[in-house]
Amino acid sequence: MGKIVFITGATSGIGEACARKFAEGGYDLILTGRNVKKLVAVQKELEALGRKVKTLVFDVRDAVAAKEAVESLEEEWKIIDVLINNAGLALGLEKEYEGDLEDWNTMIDTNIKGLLTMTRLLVPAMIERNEGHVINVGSVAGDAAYANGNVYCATKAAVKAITDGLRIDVAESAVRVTNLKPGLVETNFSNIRFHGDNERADNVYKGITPLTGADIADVAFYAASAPKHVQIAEVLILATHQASGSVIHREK
Ligand code: 8X3
Repeated sequence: MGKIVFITGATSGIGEACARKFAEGGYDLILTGRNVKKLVAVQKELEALGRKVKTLVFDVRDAVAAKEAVESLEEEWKIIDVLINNAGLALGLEKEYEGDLEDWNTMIDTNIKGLLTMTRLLVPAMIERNEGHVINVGSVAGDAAYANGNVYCATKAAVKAITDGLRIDVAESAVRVTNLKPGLVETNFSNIRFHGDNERADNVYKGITPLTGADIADVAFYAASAPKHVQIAEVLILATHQASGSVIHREK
């Protein structure tokens, strides 16, 4: 068994890109997600690279299912070197007083509570082994709210606080904690945010070269590969013509 990375939301976007990057970097992988077909497709692709790949099908919002999935792992798969808390989403881009309560609950339950569930399930074994790395996928959206971002921005601000809190709480150990804060990354992020309105989603990336999932995976892999005494605490990764969550220069 090589080093093991556990990635939530590995069926698309940044999670899928991280799976590929860590597989190429020699890691064996535990990939989680809700879409069995997609999980199996990624698994097959990475097994073809000679990696061992385990898939766990569950929604991070379901703490009971998450616990059962983790407990179902054979002992050799329980020695997790890197946890990438990637599962997360934005839903809607409306004024706070017009937003959808269900969208808010889904974001809060996935981006905050799901991340906490996985952290609670997997970090104790890291502490016990005095080794491990938690990489949380935050966002530039967590640095400051942008127009109509309200609740999504709040969930990513929570990711920042939760990541900082964990880093403090594990400081006595050799466990490392990283918050990755991407800006505009072209994935299915905006299609999901706009509930399948692809035209609206495409407009998000118009007039600017956005980041790719692979760009973020490169940074995650760098953080995981840094010498043991180096803790990449936080990285803000923006497209070159993006300056903040709300300042984006677009070519006409
Ligand atoms: C994703 C980046 O700027 O679309 O978290 O909110 S942004």
